[in-house]
Amino acid sequence: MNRKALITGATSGIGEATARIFAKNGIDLVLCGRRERRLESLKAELSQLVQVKTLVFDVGDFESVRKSISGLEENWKGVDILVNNAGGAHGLDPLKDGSIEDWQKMIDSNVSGLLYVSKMLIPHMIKKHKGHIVNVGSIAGKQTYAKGTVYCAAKSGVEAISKGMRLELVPEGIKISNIAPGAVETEFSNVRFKGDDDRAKKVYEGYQPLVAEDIAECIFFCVNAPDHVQIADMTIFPSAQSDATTIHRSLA
Ligand code: 8X3
Repeated sequence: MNRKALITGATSGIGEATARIFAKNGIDLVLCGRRERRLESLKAELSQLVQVKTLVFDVGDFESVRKSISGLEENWKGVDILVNNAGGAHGLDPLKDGSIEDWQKMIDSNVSGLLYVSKMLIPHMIKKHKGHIVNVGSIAGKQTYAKGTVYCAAKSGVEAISKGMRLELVPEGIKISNIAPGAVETEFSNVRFKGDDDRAKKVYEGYQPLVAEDIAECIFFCVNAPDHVQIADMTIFPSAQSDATTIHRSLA
């Protein structure tokens, strides 16, 4: 029988790339996201390879998370793998200028959303005494940078939750992997800069950034490791990156 994975934020970027690599490797999928059309088109494509379900919800809204996940058939609730990928950055501003709405969105999606979805699935993993939770954090969770304080706080929160989950859930037979990417060219900067494509493009100029598939390969490596191997933490940079804010760009 195929393993089953639930992936949040599956409509684009790392979530979508992870769905594809899982499907290619025979892992059945519950694809979750807010954009129904994108979920349905990914479902149509990946259903050729594996069984696929879709759930439309906003991770930051507990009632909607609760209703959607508890509506799954019992065997689908018992997923083997949870990839907590939904999240992102909104704005790049000093604290004195930051928008409360941006802060709320970052905390809701990266921290509360991860907790809400996990809360719904952990009891099923405990029942089976088996499971793997992959939390997509960031280098921003390890290194705080100016203007990114709230995003960094949210991703530090992801890292703290990964550590807490490991303490509480390893005895229950559950593995926890924290994935910390550096610069990955996805919708990330476009969302951070509220649709300003030129500003978003500049983040990735003068070097070869990572692409979503690079991180998806790492996630697949984690979930494909033998039972006795738990990849606790993985930090992935483009070759041109040294830390969160140092990237070696060639002059054009
Ligand atoms: C994305 C990486 O360095 O822009 O999480 O915060 S960074």
